[in-house]
Amino acid sequence: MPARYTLVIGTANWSSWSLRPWLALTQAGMPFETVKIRLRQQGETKKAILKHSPSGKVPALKITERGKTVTVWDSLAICETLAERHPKARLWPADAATRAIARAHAAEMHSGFPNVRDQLSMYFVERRPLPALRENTQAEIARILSLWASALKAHKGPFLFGRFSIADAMYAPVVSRFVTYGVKTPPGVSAYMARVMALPGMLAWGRMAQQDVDAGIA
Ligand SMILES: N[C@@H](CCC(=O)N[C@@H](CS)C(=O)NCC(=O)O)C(=O)O
Repeated sequence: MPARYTLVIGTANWSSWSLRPWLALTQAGMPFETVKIRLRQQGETKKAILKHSPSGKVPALKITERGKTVTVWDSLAICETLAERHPKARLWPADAATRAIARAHAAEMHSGFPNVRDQLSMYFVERRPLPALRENTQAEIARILSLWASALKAHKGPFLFGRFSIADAMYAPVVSRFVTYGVKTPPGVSAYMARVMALPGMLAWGRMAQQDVDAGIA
């Protein structure tokens, strides 16, 4: 009997961390159920998340097999766990040196870019004016664009490390943010961003985010 996966996510229009493992699962074609928790509800959100995830944050992945459930919290830990459990899905590049760099890209996103996260929050289905960017935010955007450009150049696309990988999943919400705020990007990078936005998983996430907006919960 295969394991059953349940991914606990937040409001799709806003929850950038939830999008990452959701996209990895979806692009790898792994069946899973989704539990969506409404974010930004004083007190209620935390209580609802804590029923599923010991960190009090989303995402969390519940893996149920042989009558036991293991809960993995944190976007990157979930992606790593999926890659380990499903080597055939090739969620990391096959070549060890390339894989090491792809991991560095993913980790840099996971632990960094606080100014981009602060000034350009994710509103997946919205288009907003670009705010006056702090110097630190501009420097982080430049770093992200240079990471993408160098990976695309080295591996000749279509994704950062050739085929879709966890590195693309980790940066997918940044792609969405740059689209939302109309951040100016060089042509090669813009083409990459268009490919990410056109992924079936991104289109499906967009439909969930639109439902949140239509329901008045985002
Ligand atoms: N490092 C965590 C960050 C998770 C995180 O901050 N999630 C936000 C939503 S995107 C959250 O759960 N916030 C709780 C709240 O709003 O109460 C990860 O990578 O999963």
